[in-house]
Amino acid sequence: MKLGMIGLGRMACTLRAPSREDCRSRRQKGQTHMKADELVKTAQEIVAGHKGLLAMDESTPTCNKRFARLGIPQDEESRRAYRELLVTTPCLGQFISSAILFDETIRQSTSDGKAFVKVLTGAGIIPGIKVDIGAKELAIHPGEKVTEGLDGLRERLVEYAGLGARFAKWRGVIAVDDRRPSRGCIEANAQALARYAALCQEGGLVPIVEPEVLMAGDHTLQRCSEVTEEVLRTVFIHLFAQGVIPEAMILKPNMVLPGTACSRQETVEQVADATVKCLLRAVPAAVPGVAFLSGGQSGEMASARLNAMNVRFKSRLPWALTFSFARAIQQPALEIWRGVQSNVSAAQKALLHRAQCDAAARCGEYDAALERGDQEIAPRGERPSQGRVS
Ligand code: 5MM
Repeated sequence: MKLGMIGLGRMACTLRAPSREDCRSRRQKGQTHMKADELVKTAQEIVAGHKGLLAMDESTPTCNKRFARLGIPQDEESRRAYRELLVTTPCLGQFISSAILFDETIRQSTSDGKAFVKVLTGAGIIPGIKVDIGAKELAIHPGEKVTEGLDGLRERLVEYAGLGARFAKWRGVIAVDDRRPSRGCIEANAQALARYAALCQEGGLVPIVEPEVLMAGDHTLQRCSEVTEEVLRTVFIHLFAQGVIPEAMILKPNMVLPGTACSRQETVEQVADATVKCLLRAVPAAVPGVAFLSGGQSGEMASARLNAMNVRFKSRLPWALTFSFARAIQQPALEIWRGVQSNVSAAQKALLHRAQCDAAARCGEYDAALERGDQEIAPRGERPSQGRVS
């Protein structure tokens, strides 16, 4: 579909001379088309080339939990200092197109007073914002959750856009066991994701739609595949019902994986095949990009699985397959930093290394030599590595 054509299907067709009302309505529709064009461009920019997303949108409780494990003080200044470390990592923009921030973080600045949003845009990284307010117990569905945050979202989006965000993110969480997920849980989360996405597009922000089927449990890869397909199909039905433009959004799904407690753990290639098969069945070709969450996988495993998908299928896929990792990209950096200023430079190197590995993986060019760090960081604009995983 041509960019300028988006939304034209909804335009009224009339043979009579246009009334003032018609003119006003056409002007408004013209603005909608302009906005749609910009949204489509932003969505394409987010998943362009060899880059991916840095998810650094941990809520305060999640960030504090991760800090507590490493003995890092759980206060605002420590969270700010850690996020400063991330956004000021030299050369990060070579591998990272966009960064997802949290409400606290989008308002913060470096110790010398430069707003994080400015630091990111200066590095060629698009700032975005997590706008859900978390997954809460779903009524009458023990063990299941629905993500909240729709109340007042239209107004919050205006504020975030004013702070420099160009896209947003909302995560729905789906737990798997013998009886779960229920249809009620899938429907509730899919509808919330679609209403959020529509509000984002109306407000000029690209929605990242994140339905996460959790890895926790002893379910098989086959079960994860069935649940993920049902969840994605339901999400896209609701997105369509709410009028969300598929060309102007990004999908952030889980990979199709066996539960962490499942006795059978499939190979990297089997995971790649199952994930791509599931996506091909459920994700419209009009969506420009699929950016995976890591969900608790190690950095190496997440890179290897993303790489295998691109090695085996890249030339045959309608959408870009990239990354939007939090733990799988940040964890080594956080463990090196541990709240100590003199560790910042080493931690930044670790972050850049994972970003480079993930950028290579999205091209199908991640390999053991790159993982070991045998290769130099390529100058800006060049491919991150040339070797292929055999
Ligand atoms: C699944 O979580 C998202 C991706 O992170 P991983 O790659 O570690 O799985 C992530 O963007 C998540 O939404 C944020 O970390 C925020 O999580 P909370 O639970 O704090 O809202």
